[in-house]
Amino acid sequence: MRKAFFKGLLGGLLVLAGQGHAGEIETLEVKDAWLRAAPPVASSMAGYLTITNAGAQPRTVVGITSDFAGHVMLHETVTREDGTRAMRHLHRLTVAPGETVTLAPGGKHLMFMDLKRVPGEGETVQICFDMEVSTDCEAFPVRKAAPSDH
Ligand SMILES: [Cu+2]
Repeated sequence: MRKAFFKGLLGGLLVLAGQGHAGEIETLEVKDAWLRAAPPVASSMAGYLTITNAGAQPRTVVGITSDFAGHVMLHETVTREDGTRAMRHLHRLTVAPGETVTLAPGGKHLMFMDLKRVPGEGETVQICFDMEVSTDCEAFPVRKAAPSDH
């Protein structure tokens, strides 16, 4: 009951929640979602969040969409043997029951490509996660630094 109520109001609630952002994707709890502010000429932007699976079933994110990007990828920054860094494309992200996955600078992140426009700092954008069985959207504020950095 509570869950249905929450889901029905998800969009509005998250917008109202503003800074103290916390949400829920099915049984996934989302914290510290943000998009790194980029110059107006940027061709891509990175996004971050922490996902905890509070449910009893594994949950898999198979796709991500947003209205300002033509294409969204899951990336992982890896360090090669020669010390240089590269980005690896992850096709899906499975979160086991009880597991917390952190997407943060230097590690896993969302990569928004083919930008139709570059959302500005202070703006909040909706990012939608395709979980195979359902799609749920989360509000991501655009910021210069991680929520914990201030
Ligand atoms: Cu990337």
